[in-house]
Amino acid sequence: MSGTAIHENRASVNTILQQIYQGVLEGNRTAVRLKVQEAIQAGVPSAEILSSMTRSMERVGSLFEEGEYFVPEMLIAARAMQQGMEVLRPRLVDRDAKSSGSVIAGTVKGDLHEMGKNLVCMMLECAGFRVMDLGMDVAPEAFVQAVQDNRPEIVALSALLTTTMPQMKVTIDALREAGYRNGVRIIVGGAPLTEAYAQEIGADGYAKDASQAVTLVKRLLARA
Ligand code: B1M
Repeated sequence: MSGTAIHENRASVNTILQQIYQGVLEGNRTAVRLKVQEAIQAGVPSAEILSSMTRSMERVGSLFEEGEYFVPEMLIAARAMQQGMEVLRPRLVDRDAKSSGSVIAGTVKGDLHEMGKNLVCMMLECAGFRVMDLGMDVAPEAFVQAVQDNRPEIVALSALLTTTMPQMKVTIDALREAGYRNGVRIIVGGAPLTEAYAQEIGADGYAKDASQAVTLVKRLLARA
């Protein structure tokens, strides 16, 4: 490809990525779906596509803080990103990959934020883990029940609100009280969390983002 062609190609890729960013920002599900498909066809790496969607969600958060956006706008933006992630999913998940272990994941009780957790589930599946996604607003008893029924190696807890972070400790304690704590590795993540908090509540590890969650799970299982 000539220098000019490469330049033009990059310019058109940037336009598509900008349209994805804008589509999420405006909560335009159809546009996001179409543009993600277009990006895939143009050979744009999945990481770049994901990054335009997550950057857009960060902007949504800022607009919310500034009083420009309200809860409904945040919700429709999240739904638009979900559409994009669904289009991307088959590209990320290798269905033939040998299972490297099983994970039960969920967003803790009282918390309705699911995109980060969905991303973590998707990346773990992509890395060959069997993932059972319990969804959002998951009560500690539901985690206990799922662990009892499925005996996973890993439990992955997500929280996006400072007010729901304590539910992680409640969930860990519930697993301990039910006698399952020693049989699983518990990882935690979500924007307000820190490594120090993870240690304080007795988790086995903290991951800043979905790709670090995969690295962390692999490390914990290698040590098991
Ligand atoms: Co809410 N919300 N929201 N919201 N929301 C935030 C989180 C907020 C930061 C916005 C802001 O003020 N800037 C703020 C929280 C403040 C705080 O507590 N520190 C906030 C608030 C205040 C609220 C409400 C209280 C608003 C209200 O009602 N007044 C309310 C609470 C409802 C509830 O949960 N009970 C609320 C509601 C909602 C919606 C339901 C409307 C919607 C969620 C819809 C859905 O998920 N289906 C929503 C949204 C969309 C957001 C923002 C804009 C975007 C979140 C998101 O999806 N990001 C968010 C602002 C922001 O994040 N900047 C905001 C994209 C996603 C890919 O990133 O989830 O951070 P994230 O995941 C990252 C990492 O955190 C990490 O990996 C991912 C990247 O790879 N990660 C893990 C996450 N989980 C992990 C688990 C791991 C490892 C890594 O291992 C297990």
